Amino acid sequence: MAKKLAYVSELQIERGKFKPVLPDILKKGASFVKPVKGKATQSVADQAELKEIFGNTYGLPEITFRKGSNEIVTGKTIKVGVVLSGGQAPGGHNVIAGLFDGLKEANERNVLIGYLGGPSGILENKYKTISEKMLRNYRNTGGFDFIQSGRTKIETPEQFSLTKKNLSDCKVDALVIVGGDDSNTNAAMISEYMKKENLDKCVVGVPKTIDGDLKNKYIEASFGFDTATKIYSELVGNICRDVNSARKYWHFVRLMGRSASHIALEVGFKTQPNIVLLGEEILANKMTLDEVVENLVGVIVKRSEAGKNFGVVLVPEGLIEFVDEMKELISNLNDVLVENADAIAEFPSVEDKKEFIFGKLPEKCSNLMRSLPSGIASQLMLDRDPHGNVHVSLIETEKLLVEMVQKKLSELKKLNKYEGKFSPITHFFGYEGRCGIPSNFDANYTYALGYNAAVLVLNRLTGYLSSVRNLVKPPNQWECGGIPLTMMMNIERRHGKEKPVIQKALVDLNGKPFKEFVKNRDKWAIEENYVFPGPVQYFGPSDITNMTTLTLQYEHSKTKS
Ligand code: FBP
Repeated sequence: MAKKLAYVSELQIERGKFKPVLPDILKKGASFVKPVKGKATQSVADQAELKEIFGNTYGLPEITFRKGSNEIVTGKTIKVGVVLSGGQAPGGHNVIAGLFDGLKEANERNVLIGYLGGPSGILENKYKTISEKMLRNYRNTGGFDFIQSGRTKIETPEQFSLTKKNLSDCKVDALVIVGGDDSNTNAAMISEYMKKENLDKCVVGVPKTIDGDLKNKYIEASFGFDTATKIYSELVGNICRDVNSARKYWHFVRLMGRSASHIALEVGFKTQPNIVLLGEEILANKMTLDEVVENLVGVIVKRSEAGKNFGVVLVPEGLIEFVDEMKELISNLNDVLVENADAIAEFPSVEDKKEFIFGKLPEKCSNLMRSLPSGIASQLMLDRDPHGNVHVSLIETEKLLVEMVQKKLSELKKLNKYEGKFSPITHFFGYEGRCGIPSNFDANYTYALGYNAAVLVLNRLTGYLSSVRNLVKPPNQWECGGIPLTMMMNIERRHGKEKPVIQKALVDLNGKPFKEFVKNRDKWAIEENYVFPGPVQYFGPSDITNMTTLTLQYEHSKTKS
């Protein structure tokens, strides 16, 4: 008889048995952890403005957890709300599991509720009360489907007051917001609002994003980056092997990562393709799109002269926003779209909208828009997300580059400067990596971040980001505490206005990972140094299963940068 199809996969059942390793400091629970306050902190820039906006929460001290008895956390029962915000990242369910276990360990009567569908769940008061039975099948799984996610931003006075009302009505003492830079900016705003209103409700953030751009000295990595880059590396490695076998195609692979190129760099390290474009370098060198294409063509021609009409190029999703003239165009477009939103909505066809928008742009930008392939121009005009970001995941930069490369190569052909054959294939790897089963690193890290967030809220610490560091060491040696959210902030232009936001961490061109890349890239361009990392490994030798990202390893290496 055919085996009955199980709802849960065999791998998921096995992964359900995985017990995340907690840092030693958290192992006995919150009542054995003493928060130690460090010095008052400062924001990364725009100190005076931010001090004024965050009158109650600016300059908080760093918090480090040390061993010591702390009975206060067990005395009172608390109710905590958790919300998953923004794009999915592997390990979100383990943040909830760690938070749940941390709260229950302190006091069995503590309650955790999960707001449904992201921050809108708070505004609509939609939540579920989490029990061990409900959570059981979600431990060590990918995705955010246990309580779902969303990108609603809580920003208007009405939304803040509704948040206050809903939290108060439900007697929620603390909110844990699991999100990226934008969502944690929102956490900082809510924390400040609660303080201003004299409400004892603490708000704590957890650093999430596959993009890897929410990091600094104290937040060494955002969760999900490890697993997502392992998944993309498997796929890119397979393409490298295919290319090396058939030797007839050029593959242009766009990789997710809205702004920063951390994902492209990490996948580059793991697979060693022929070309890895990095937005940050293009920005620093003030390169135009034409110059980017010239460089690509240079390598394609060189390889062709060596009889190699094949190769692999990695394109970071956010590249377009780093190219000099495109940056200017997008910034002008953002303003035109905000200032003329109603008028634009009135036009029936995309073509009419385009003509109207072109007319409002400075001449230089309007000419550039007209010179772009029509599809790309339309993609650039799409609505911004609630945080004012361009939907770069919907802009097919890899196709734009291919089109421009083709044009240049045919010009060279006419001049008898190129005799090769260019057969391009394009890919976009983005959503494929965001909900994978978390690697051991991410499963441990997210569980620790959640447990650590429980310790922060049990100590009534508000306005902090859960911080677990020393990540290149085994999990039991990880260090824990909290980093003030305002410490990471500066003022940036969003939706046509100056706003306080957490500064994104871009690839540091003076950092060790970038320098390591520069040492190797010329060799990768001409030779076939491809590496085939294969799938994420959950069982087997610990060198493979517990491997951290190469980015982290280079960042922590002892060599001078
Ligand atoms: P977060 O910053 O919220 O983690 O999301 C990052 C990301 O995955 C980007 O890499 C990508 O550009 C974007 O989300 C896609 O957004 P959406 O899920 O709304 O399509």
